[in-house]
Amino acid sequence: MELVKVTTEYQPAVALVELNRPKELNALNLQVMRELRDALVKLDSDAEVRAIVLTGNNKAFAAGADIKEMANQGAIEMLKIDQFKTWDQIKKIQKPIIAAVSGFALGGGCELAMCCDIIVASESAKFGQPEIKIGVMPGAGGTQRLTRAIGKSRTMEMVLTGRFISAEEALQFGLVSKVVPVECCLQEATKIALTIADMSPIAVRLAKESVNKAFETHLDQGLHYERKNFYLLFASEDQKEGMTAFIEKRDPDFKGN
Ligand code: DAK
Repeated sequence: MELVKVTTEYQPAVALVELNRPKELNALNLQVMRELRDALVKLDSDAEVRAIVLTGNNKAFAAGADIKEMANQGAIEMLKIDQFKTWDQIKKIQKPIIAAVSGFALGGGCELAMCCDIIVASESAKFGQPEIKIGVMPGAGGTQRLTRAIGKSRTMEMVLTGRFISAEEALQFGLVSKVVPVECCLQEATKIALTIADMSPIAVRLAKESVNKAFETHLDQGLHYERKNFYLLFASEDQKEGMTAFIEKRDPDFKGN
């Protein structure tokens, strides 16, 4: 059975990727992560696709890595499987990914949402890094990305106590960009994706890359990187088209060149 479903027929410019392991609350076992990586890598090289929406179901975005699969693993087995390679490949996707999160986004599920570029949460969403309750700690970026997203004290509380936060708290903390009713979550994420899909794909790619640099570098290096990408965009036809369209008071027709 496919554990990750990909749909592109409704809005060709926006691909929908759904985690599809509902009985296990979309626990991220090796198969899910591989299918997800393969789906995202394929969409990343599909010129028709300009943005990706990643979602789960109403009960769970993903309740974490599969505890049953990990429980009896030794350190060396874990090292040999080297799942981080898969996560790193997901993090390298160049197209924007919008997470539509309802229900549980816990452990690796919260970390996966944070690997996305924008998180839209429904009122039912619950975020948490509860690994401490099962004798471990976040392993796929939780201690780093959550700290950068919501600050040290809140992260420490979540990571050290395992407490879940509600969608409203996640909004107040700046983890998510908006909270909407459950039935509107996917629609809202798709709306954002469609807006992005209308922009110059090359500008979107460089802008995403530049924002991500803010998490990886000191301010000076980040600003330097941003400036280089900014100059580079003046070599694109889309820049000429975008600015000319503004002056001519018409909509731009971006070609991605
Ligand atoms: N793993 C495996 N099965 C899970 C699961 C999980 N994380 N979460 C839920 N399930 C399964 C349950 O076992 C149950 O299965 P059956 O008993 O029916 O067979 C089914 O999903 C429904 O769950 P519940 O019956 O528990 O449902 P409730 O509504 O009562 O509770 C819950 C929902 C989300 C509060 C509860 O299921 C729960 O606490 N789940 C575990 C949450 C958790 O601790 N998550 C963190 C896991 S550790 C790495 C990358 C990432 C990670 C590690 C390494 N590398 C790259 C190496 C990440 C680690 C983690 O995420």
